[in-house]
Amino acid sequence: PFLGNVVKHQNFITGNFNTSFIDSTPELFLFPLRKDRGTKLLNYIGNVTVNGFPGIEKASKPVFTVPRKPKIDLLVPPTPGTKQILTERGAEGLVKWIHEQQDVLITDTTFRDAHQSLLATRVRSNDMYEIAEQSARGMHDAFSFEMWGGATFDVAYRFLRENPWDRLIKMREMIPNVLLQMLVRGANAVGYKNYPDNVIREFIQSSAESGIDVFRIFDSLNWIKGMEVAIDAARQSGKIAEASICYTGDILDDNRAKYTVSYYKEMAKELEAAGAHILAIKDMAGLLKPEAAYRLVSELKDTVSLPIHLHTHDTSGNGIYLYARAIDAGVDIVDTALGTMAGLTSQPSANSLTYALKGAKREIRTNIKEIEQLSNYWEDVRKYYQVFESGMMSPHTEIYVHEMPGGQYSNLQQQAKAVGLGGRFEEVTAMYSVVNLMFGDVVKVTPSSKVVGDMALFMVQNDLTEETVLSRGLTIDFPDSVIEFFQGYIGQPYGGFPKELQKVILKDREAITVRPGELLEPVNFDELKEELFHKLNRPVDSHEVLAYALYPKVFDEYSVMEKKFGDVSVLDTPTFLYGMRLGEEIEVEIQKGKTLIIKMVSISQPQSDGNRVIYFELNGQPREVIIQDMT
Ligand code: 3PY
Ligand code: ZN
Repeated sequence: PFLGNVVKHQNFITGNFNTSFIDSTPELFLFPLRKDRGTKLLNYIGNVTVNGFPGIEKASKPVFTVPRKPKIDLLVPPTPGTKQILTERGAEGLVKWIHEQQDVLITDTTFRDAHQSLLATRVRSNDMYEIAEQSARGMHDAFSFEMWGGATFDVAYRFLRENPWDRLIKMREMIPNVLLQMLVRGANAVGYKNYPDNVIREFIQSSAESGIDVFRIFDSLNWIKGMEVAIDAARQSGKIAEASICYTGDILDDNRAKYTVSYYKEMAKELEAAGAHILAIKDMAGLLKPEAAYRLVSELKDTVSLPIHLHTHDTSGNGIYLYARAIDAGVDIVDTALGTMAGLTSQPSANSLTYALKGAKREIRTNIKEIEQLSNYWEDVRKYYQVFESGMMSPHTEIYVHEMPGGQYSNLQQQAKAVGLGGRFEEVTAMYSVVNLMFGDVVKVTPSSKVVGDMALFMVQNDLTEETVLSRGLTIDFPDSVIEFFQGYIGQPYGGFPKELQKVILKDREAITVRPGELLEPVNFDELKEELFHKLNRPVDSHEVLAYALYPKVFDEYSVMEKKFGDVSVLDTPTFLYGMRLGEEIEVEIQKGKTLIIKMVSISQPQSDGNRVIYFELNGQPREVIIQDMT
C-alpha cells in the first residue's frame, strides 16, 4: 500500500486526478498510527504469564536448552540447486533433469507435514527462520522443502497468531537455492470447503509470486474435476503442477475391489492429460504396503511418462521398507523428514533411509553429516512443543484397518474428548471404518476424512448403528459437514453416493452433480478489500484480502489480536507459549538490527478489580502493564 506524501502519488504525478481522488485513495488520508511495538509485546507476555496460553494447561515456564545448530558458514553462499534449474530451464527442463538422475531425490517435510502430523501443526516461523539458512546449505541437494499449505495456513492465523505469507516470503529469501513446495487441496485450497474458481486462481498465483515453486495438488475424493483449475493455475504461474493420486484401500487385497491398480493407472493418465508435470502418490494415511508400492510404482512408470514422487506416513512402522521397494521400482522422489521429526504419524526419516540404502544401486542424495546436525536442532526445538504431542508411542498397524490419515488421529482424539467420548475413542476409530464402508468406501483425506470422522463421532455419541441410521435416519439431523458432503459440495466420490443413505441424510435437500466451482459466484476482490479496509481502518494488502476470502472469521480474530499485541511472531517459542519467569531477561529482535531487551521484574497480587500490575524493564527503562487475571 502507498503510505507516502500526496504529491508523490502516481496519480498526482501524472496529473491523473479529479475530485473523486479523495474517495478512490482513502489510504492517503489514513496516517500510520504510532505503533508502540514494545508495549504491545509486554502486554502479550504479561497476559500469557498470568493467564496461560489458550488451549494448553497453565504451567510455569520450563527451562529449555538452547537448540544446537550445525556449524555451517553462512557467509558462504548456498550451493545452487533445483531452484536454479527451474529458473534456468523452466518446468519442462526441470522434469527432464529429474528423469536424468540416478540417485533418489528427497523432499524434506520437516517445515510442514512432519509437524502437522506430530505436533498439531504448531511449529512457529521463528523456529524455522533460525535454521532456514543452514538448511539451504546442508540440504542444497534436496529436490524441495515442503514448507507451506495443508493445515499450516489456517493454524498460523488461528493458533500461532502469525501471518503465513510472511513465513513464505522470509523462507524464500533464506532458501534461494532449493524448490519450495506446498500442499493444495484442489478446489478446497487450504480450507475445508470448495471455493469459487477465481479464489483458487488468485491464491495459487499469489503463492507463486511469494515463493512457491511446486504445487502438490490433490482432491479429497480423487475427483479430477476438483483439481483441474488448480493444475491450470499452477501451470499459468510458470511453476510446477504436481498432481496427486490419493492412495486408499489395498491393491493387494482382492476383497477390496474398488481401488485397484487399474483405477490408479486410469487416474494417472487423466492427470497427465490435465497438465501435471509430476505425478505424486499421496499415501496420506500410510496404507501403502511395501509390495503394493513396488507394484504400483512399476505399473505407473509404464503408464505415464511423468516423474513419480511418493509421499507416505510412517504410522505402521513400515515406511523405510516401502520406500526401499518403491525405489527398486524406479520412484524418482520420496518425502522424508529429518530424523528427529520423523517416524510414527510423520514421514520416514531421511537419516535412516540414507543409511539403509548406502551401497544400493540407487542411493539417497543427502549429506548425512549435515542432516544429522540439522536433526539435532529439531530434537531440541521439538521439546518446546511437547504439549502438542499426540501421545502415540509406537508404530500402529491398526492404521491398515481404520485408514485414518496421519494428521487426523490426534485431531479426532481431541474432538472426541470435547464431546465427552475421550474414554470411548476405540469405538470411534472402529466406527470410522464402518462409516467409510457406509459411505461407499471413499478416499479419506482433508476434507473428506473430516466428514467421515464427524459421522463416526455422531454415531458413537448417539448410539447409532448402520441399521438404525437407515431405519430412523429420516427423523435424525445429521452433522452439517455430512449433509454438505452428500449434497456434492466437496465433489463427487468415485462410484457415486450410496443412494439410500443419501436420501436419508438429505431428506428434501437437493444434491448437485456438477463441480461446485461452476455454481459459486466469483469473489469480488475489490469489494472485499474495501470491506476489510473499513473493518480494520487501515490499508490492507492483497495477501490479507485473500486470507479474508478463505477464512473470514479466523482472519477477523487474528486481526483483533494483531491490533492488540502487534507482531508476536518475533518472540521465541518458550516465551510465546509460557510468558516469562520473574527476573528473566530475553532479547527480541523486532526487526533487523532492532532488538528489545525485556526483563520481568515483578508481578503484583491481584487488585480488587482482578487486575495485576507487571513491572518490566524494557531496554533498561521501567515499564508496567496491567493484566486482568482470568485464572
Ligand atoms: C492436508 O490436507 O493438510 C494433508 O496433509 C492431507 O494429507
Ligand atoms: Zn501427509
